[in-house]
Amino acid sequence: MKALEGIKVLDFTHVQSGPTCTQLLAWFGADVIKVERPGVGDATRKQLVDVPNADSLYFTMLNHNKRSIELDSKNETGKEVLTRLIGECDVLVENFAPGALDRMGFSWENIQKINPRLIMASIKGFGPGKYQDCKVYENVAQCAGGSASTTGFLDGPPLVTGAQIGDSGTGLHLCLGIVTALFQREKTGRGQKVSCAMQDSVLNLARVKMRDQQRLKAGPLTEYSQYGQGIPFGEATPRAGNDSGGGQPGSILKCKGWETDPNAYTYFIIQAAVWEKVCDVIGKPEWKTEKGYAKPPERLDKLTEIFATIEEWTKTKTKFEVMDICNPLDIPVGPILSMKEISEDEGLFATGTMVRVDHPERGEYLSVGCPVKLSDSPADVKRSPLLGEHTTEILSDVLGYTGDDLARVIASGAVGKIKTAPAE
Ligand code: CAO
Repeated sequence: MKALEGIKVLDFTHVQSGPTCTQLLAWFGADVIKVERPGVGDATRKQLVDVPNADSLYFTMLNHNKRSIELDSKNETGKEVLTRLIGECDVLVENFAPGALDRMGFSWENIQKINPRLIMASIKGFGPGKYQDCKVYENVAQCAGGSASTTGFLDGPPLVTGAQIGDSGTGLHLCLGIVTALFQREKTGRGQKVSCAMQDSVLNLARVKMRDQQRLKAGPLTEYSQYGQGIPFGEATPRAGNDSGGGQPGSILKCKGWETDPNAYTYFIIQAAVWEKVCDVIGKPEWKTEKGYAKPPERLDKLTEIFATIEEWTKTKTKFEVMDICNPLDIPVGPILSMKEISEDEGLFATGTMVRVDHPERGEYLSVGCPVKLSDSPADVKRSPLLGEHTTEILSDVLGYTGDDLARVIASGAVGKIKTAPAE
């Protein structure tokens, strides 16, 4: 038995943010029914295509364990089917542009009338206010949520980050909202609306930078390396390069091979509790007692010099040797791993964090599995559905359409061309 077994999710999501959320629900055991426009489907099916005539990795890696039904929600019969799906499902998840669901005739008020137990979960770029009608993609959210202004080097432009904190980050937040609403429904019997704005989710993830914004009133941020470099602070939280965001100073340092390998680097944290061990490892035992180095506050204006000295040592070791030497001493370090190295890490495949999936159109591909491990509800990753692969079974098994009624729906054109399941 899976944790969310018996929960039906009407998945009206597309691109990345919404599908991230519904994929998690599917991995937790929900029956996720992805509604897609006939003949077109989720736009990502045909974005960044690497294998001609096959669903893209963009799509397959975000839509595991789901079923797909083609349905034109603007067609009258399509609306009838959608209404029945809303009646049958426990959760509806959508991330259309603002107002799109209302224009289809499925406002929250109407949905509540159809199924008062339904939890309707929505992702929009912005919450209520002056930008509420904007269409938003990942990097817009990273910029509006305060991540870009605080990422990058002090003397460079704002930077977006490769981690999709706007899309996947918001999907994670929404998923938490949905399971919380399901939990509350156990007591109240009522559904509710769950809303997540991408700007809000990014801001939540950039919380420590809002902490620093307020600390600026009390003086310079002494753990930022610009403090030691004598560069004055402005009015807003600055970009901090690779400085640590917490109370333990850290930085990215070159390792052996850095001249040719773009990822021969390590993150190195000079945690106060292990300062003496750091001094011994890098061959600076005198710093253990020397005034100006012995105590954490004394070191803050010398972080650039201290990290440059540590780097002279890390440059003589590979990033993995640094890890092997520092880990037993509790010195926190992290090798900068490339996606290639991660994709070849059998340890991650053993835990299910990385998976190999077979697909009828594209053969075997790699994917990231479920990052949340439930001991009583393991996630088995199954391939993403082909467009409309489950249309007939959803119409008949979930909604009870049979015989002439089923034929009528199919003939209406609302559910696309009926397909036979591919040979696996
Ligand atoms: N049948 C019929 N029509 C359908 C349909 C279906 N099954 N599924 C979608 N449509 C229609 C919608 O109703 C909408 O029509 P109207 O404009 O007439 O109302 C139309 O398709 C386009 O939907 P959209 O505006 O959501 O899609 P888009 O490609 O223009 O915009 C996006 C994409 C992501 C910018 C927008 O959906 C959005 O801002 N979503 C909220 C924020 C979000 O999730 N962004 C992250 C995306 S991941 O990077």
